[in-house]
Amino acid sequence: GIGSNQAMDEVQPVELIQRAFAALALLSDYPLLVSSLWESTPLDCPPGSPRFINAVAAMRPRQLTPLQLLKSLQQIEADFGRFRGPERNAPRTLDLDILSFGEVLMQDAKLTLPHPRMQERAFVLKPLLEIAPHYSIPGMKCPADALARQIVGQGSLTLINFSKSL
Ligand code: A4P
Ligand code: MG
Repeated sequence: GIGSNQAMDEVQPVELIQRAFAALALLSDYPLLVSSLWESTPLDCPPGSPRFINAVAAMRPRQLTPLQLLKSLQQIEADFGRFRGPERNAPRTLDLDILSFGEVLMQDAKLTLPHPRMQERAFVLKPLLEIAPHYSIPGMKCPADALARQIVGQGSLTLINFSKSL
C-alpha cells in the first residue's frame, strides 16, 4: 500500500509514487503489478493535511521474510525523504505499508500482517481490487470487494485521469 501527501524537494506526490513503483520493481523477481493512482481525502490526519495520492502494488519479493521486506521498504521510504516526527499521520513524502504477505498472519512489535486497518479503508481497497479483483484479506471470510462496498463517509476518492494531460 503506497501513499504520499507531501512533495520531496520539487517532486510532487504523483511523480514520487511513479518513482516508488520503479524502486519496488527492483525488489520483485516477478514483474510488478500496479494499480491506478487515486487521489483521496486524508483520513485520521492532522487538520489541514494535504490530500493523498494512493496506489497499491503486488510483487513477489526477493526478500524471503516479511521482516526483511519491511526493512527494504523502510530503506526506500528513507531514500524518498520520509521523516518520522512525533505527530501521528503527519504529511509524508512516501509511506509503504505491507498489506499482506502471502497468507502470513503475524503480530509483533515491528509488523502486523495483514495490515490491521486495510479492511476499513477505501483508499487501500479500491486500488487493490483493480489489480486483484478476487482478493480476500488473509484470515477474513468476507471478500475485499464486499468490504469495500460497505465503506461510507471517507470523503472523496477519485481516479487520476492521465489522459487529460497527454
Ligand atoms: N508496522 C506494523 N505493521 C506494518 C505493516 N503491515 N506495514 C509498523 C508497514 N509497517 C507496519 O509505520 C509505523 C510502524 O508500523 C512502522 O515502524 C512499522 O514497524 P510508519 O510508516 O512509520 O507510519 P504510518 O504508516 O503513518 O503509521 P500507521 O499507524 O501504519 O498509519 P496508517 O494507519 O497506515 O495511516 N489517509 C489517506 N487518504 N491516505 C493514506 O495513505 N495514510 C495514513 C497512515 C492515514 N490516513 C491516510 C493515509
Ligand atoms: Mg507506514
